[in-house]
Formats: sequence, C-alpha cells, structure tokens
Amino acid sequence: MKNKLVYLLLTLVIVSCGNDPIKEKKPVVAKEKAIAQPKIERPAFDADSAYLYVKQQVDFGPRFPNNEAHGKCAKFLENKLISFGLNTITQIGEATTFNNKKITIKNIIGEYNPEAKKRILLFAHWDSRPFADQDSKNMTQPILGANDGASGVGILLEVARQLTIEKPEIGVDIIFFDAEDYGQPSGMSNNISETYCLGSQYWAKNLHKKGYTAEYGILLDMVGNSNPYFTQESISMRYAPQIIKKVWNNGKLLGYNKHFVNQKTGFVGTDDHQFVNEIAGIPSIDIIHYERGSGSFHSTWHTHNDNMDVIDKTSLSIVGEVLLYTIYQEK
Ligand code: AHN
Ligand code: ZN
Repeated sequence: MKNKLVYLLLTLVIVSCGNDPIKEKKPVVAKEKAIAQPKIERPAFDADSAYLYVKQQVDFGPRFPNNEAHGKCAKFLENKLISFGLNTITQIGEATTFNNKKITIKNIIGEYNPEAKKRILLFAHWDSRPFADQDSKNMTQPILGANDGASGVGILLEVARQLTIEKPEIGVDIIFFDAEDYGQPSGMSNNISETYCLGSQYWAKNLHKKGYTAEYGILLDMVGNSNPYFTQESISMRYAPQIIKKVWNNGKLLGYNKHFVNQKTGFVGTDDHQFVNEIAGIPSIDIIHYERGSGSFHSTWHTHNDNMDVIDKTSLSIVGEVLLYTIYQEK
C-alpha cells in the first residue's frame, strides 16, 4: 500500500515535469539576456502621465505673473509636488519687467531626499509668454506655451512622481522658475538677456536655503516638439561641458543618438541656466531643441501655434528616460 502511494506520487511528479511550464519559459529568459540593456536600475518613464501634466497646465490658459491662470497653475504645481511626497517650498519675490511692470514671482521648489548631501538640480520655467511677438497676428495677446514652458515642467512632474516610487540614493531638487519669458522682444535695446529669466535671477540671488548648492543642474526648455534635435548649447558648453558629455552619452546609450547630437550651437539667447551658472555657481546645462540646419528655435516659438498640437509623447519620453537614467546612475 505504502509502495503504491510512493509510486503514484512519483508518477505525478514525473508527469507534471513532462509539461512543466517552467521549462518552456527558459528560452525566453535566455533571449532577454541576449538583448544588451543598460545596467542602471531605474523606473520606467510614463509619457502618458507627462503628457497629461503638460495638458493640465495648458488648460489653465496663458500663465504669466499677476494673471488668474498663473495663480491657479501655481497651486496645481505645488499640490502635485506635495502629493508626490516632496518637501515643497514656494519662494515668493518681487521683480520689475522691461516695460516697468511690478510683478510677483513664484518659484516652486520640490525637494526629494532633503537630507542627502549629494544633490542634483532639475529645472524648467513654468510661466508662459504674455505676448506673441514672433507671430504675424494678435502679437499683443498671450500664448499658451505648451512647448515653451509646460513641456519641461510636465516631464519634471513625471520624474518627481517616479522618484517617490523607486527611491534613488541621491537628493534631487526640482525648481519650476517663474517669469522666464517676460523678456523684452528682440530688436529693442541691448542687455536683453537680463529682462528674461526674472525668476531664476531672483532665486540665484536669494537661494531658498542658505548655502544651497548641487553637484550640477539640468534645465529643460522647449523639449516637447516631435523629432527633437538637442545640440550642445553654448552657455552649457562654457560652464558644464562634462555634464553635457554625461547626459548626451546617456542619450546615445538609450538609442537616441539622432536626438542628442554632437553638434555645438552658437549663442542663441539666454536661459535660466545662465543665472544658475553665473550667480549660483552650479554647473548647469540646457536641453533645448534647435531646428536642424537653421539652428533657430521651433517654428511655433513665441507664437499662438505653441499649443498642445506641438506636443509629441515620444519626445517627452526620450527626455524623461534620459533624465531618469542620469538620476539613477548617480550614487
Ligand atoms: C532669448 O530670446 C533672449 N532667449 C530665449 C530664451 C527662451 C525664451 N527660452 C524660452 N523662451
Ligand atoms: Zn520663450
């Protein structure tokens, strides 16, 4: 009787081994191993989520200092960062625009892992331009700034969400700078640069924490249009060539060599990273799209066509993946 039972059990074991599903899985595992994958463990970037964050900003309408949509969008951004568990600070300041308007600036800051000594800084501007000086009509009307403003912020919100899901070791600070795009239209006078980037200039002169610094900074500006072309921008190359090298190399590792190209761009204009470099002393780069050949900004730049039609999820994904790779590579 006992023998029979052992025999029965053995048969069961053998039979069940015969069509063992584990065996069938083996070649699949081997195949996966054969595909060369970058080794850095990191979360996946969700482009649908980033796209939604871009759209939610644009849905408020044009967002420039002192207008109602600006106030609502500030609340939205703060609440998002808080919901992701980041230590959230809104720095409020006063500034004067090129046309002598007094404006209230809100720089919105999210700290991930505030105690960590090693930190990197990610930033983008969240305001949109109050006029459409590159358009041929309605030039005095404000623009939606889906690409010029909301795209970089949308990507960084998705990065912020991922940080709290799969926690990296280092500290990360995310800053949404205000009033980048209240600058004087070109052709009016010299010293135009300082009329832009009022939020980052304010922050760099009045750091949100005494002695704040980061190992390096990465700015995203106009990163949402299709088939992006990120050249090596001149201010970035002057102050942080090693960071350009690191990030562009990561872009290539991930298969985006057509988008992160080894081509230098001559000075095209200022941007927030100029002041983070020159005043705050944090070596910082700008990931910004330039048109192939012409080296100018996207055709919708500072026009009413800078709306959600410009935004391509694939581009959000390319930039988001490169950022996540760069963050999780740091130890
Ligand atoms: C100038 O036009 C001087 N700088 C371009 C910086 C910018 C504006 N980035 C987005 N909008
Ligand atoms: Zn702009």
